[in-house]
Amino acid sequence: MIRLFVAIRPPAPIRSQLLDLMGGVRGARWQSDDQLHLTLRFIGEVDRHTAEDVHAALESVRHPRFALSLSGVGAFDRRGQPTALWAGVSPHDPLKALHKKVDQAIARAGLEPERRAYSPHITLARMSRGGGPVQPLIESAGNLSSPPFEVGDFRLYESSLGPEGAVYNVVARYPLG
Ligand code: 3AM
Repeated sequence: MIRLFVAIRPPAPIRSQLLDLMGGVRGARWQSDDQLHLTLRFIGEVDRHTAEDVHAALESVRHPRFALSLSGVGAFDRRGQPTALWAGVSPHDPLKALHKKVDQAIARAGLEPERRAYSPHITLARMSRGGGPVQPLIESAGNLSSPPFEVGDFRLYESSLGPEGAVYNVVARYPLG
């Protein structure tokens, strides 16, 4: 079985802007440069045969290139505790449209369609229980922005657990435009 997800890889200058934000939050496990991505669709554990069907379906996705910018920083919470810190992106419309095509392609490969609402974000850190506070970072970086960057492809990633956390390897790239 392999654990898969579909994501956009931000370009190096954007990743370096994100890496510069990292630090100074107790209990934050910051993402490494290699780990930075914008998830389009989490797939989960599938067998090799299904993974090939997913790949074939993703190859048939047609979508124009589009531009994104970084936009703000926020946190996901569970029961009042921060679980992750993330950077936002804008605009959401082209991402939502691409997410929908990716989701439909994955459904054609026989997987269940996504039930959760799609909420575009780039995870910066996962939070240990009892970590934080996160508010100072959110306030200082809350107006994060960047020049627009072009999204020219999206990628199928395999996620595996390494000694230092999740390791993400690109399985395939799908050009846009
Ligand atoms: O884009 P991020 O880093 O927020 O949290 C996991 C990560 O999201 C998410 O998929 C991305 C690549 O691992 N993920 C992991 N398990 C998940 C699940 N069961 C999940 N997303 C939805 N459902």
